[in-house]
Amino acid sequence: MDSKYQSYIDLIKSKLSPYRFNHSVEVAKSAVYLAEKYGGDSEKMYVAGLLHDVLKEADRDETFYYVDKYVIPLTVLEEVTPKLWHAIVGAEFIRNELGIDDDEIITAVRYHTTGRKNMTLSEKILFIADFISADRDYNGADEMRERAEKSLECAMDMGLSFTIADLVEHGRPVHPDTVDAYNDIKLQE
Ligand code: DGI
Ligand code: FE
Ligand code: FE
Repeated sequence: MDSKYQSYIDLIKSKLSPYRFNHSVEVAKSAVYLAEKYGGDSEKMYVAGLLHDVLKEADRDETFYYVDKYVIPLTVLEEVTPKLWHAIVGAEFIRNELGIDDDEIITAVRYHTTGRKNMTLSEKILFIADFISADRDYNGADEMRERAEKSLECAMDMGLSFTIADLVEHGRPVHPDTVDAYNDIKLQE
């Protein structure tokens, strides 16, 4: 798979620090693993994993160059939360700059940071792959990996709870899509 997507690997190598380049490659591997385990499309999940953070290190100027170029609507909360930009703008970047027209890949990248209501299989796979990749060593990473073996929902529950608790603890705004994703999981239990 690597050689076919060498141009994506070269691109993320040029746009990201070595640390985040490695993270992206590891997320791609975890996304393939989860796709094989849960019946997703491994090749699409590999591409989504490689590219999910392609704009993570873009500065405000580069980010808003694409926001303007592709007329990407941002809510006030999104505008004032730089951590959310790379997912929203990254999805339009891969669609328009890389010519990726596959919605499974595009929405997985678009919602990899917040989640959303009624997440698709590929959205859940990328969301969780981002938490369990080999480079992750936060407190709870191993529990997340164990949960990902049980079910995607079990891992989503921990990931979303962890994210929301951390945001609240630091007094940061919680995106409505994150709340929707969390409530979805809770109402399914
Ligand atoms: O890009 P990564 O670091 O690999 O991971 P990510 O895309 O999941 O980004 C994680 C960051 O995004 C973390 O600092 C928390 C922040 N984040 C996630 N959901 C929300 C959020 N920030 C706000 N303000 N609101 C959210 O709902
Ligand atoms: Fe990200
Ligand atoms: Fe990531």
